[in-house]
Amino acid sequence: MTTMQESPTAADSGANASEAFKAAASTRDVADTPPQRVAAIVTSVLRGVHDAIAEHDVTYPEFQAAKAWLMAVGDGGEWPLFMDVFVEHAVEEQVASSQQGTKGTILGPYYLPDQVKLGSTCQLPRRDDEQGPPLVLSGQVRDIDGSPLGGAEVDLWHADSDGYYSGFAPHVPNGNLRGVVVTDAEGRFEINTIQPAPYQIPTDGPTGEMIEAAGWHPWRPAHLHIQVRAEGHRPITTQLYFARGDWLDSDVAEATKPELVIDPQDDGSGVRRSNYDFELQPQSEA
Ligand code: MBD
Ligand code: FE
Repeated sequence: MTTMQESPTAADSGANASEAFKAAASTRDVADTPPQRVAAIVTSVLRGVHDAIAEHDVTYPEFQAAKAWLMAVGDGGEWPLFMDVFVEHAVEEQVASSQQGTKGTILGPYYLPDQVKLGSTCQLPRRDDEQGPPLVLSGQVRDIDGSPLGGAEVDLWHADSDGYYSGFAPHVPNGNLRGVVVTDAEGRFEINTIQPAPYQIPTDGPTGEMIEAAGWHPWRPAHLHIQVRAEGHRPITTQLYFARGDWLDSDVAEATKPELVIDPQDDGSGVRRSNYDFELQPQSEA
């Protein structure tokens, strides 16, 4: 290393995302898919591949390049990144069709469980010199019938003002800009943090190479990741985006929704404030 500060690379973040995924057993709960269904799904996926080969008259060099690329995605630990950027939104759309309440969107590869628990009015853990515009997100967690949900958990994680996530970039301290906020008796919360920057898929890894080779851009708009959980209720996994932000209309992960755009207003002291309420569906109605 010739630089003083370790700069994050695709290999750093990819390996970490693979480890985090393997550690999160719950995201891989045995799917219990019967053989007929496995065969049907795999047949459809392979048919899509075969159709693409025929449609585009794919050559042997292209086929071998595809194999090398697939191996590089695995070696670089980028399967969680690739799957969540290019595939998860389609799964989320299917699952969302049965969920009432606040709109959900994709989880993404950078969730980490068991972060510090914080009171209803709090500041997310941050560095002393954390950059970025001060942001306050307040709101209320309610049942879809309108009753407040006290003691609900608002699990929040987001990138820093350079677009890096703690736990996935070596120069950011563990737990930075992550926390589980517990709502007060009226279901309310008020969280102090900073506004994150847009996220760029690492350009030095295979996912970034593919994007570049296709002539696409590697950006997600700035966003806050939020999972809201309350006893007896179906949890909601979502993200909030910022009005007029870069890439809002061309998210590489196709995970924006108009209902999830906030427009924080400066309160006169340089702090941007926004209110967002979450409504959860009772588990029994799932
Ligand atoms: C992200 O920050 C993210 O939210 C998703 C879904 C994919 C890659 C990076
Ligand atoms: Fe993200």
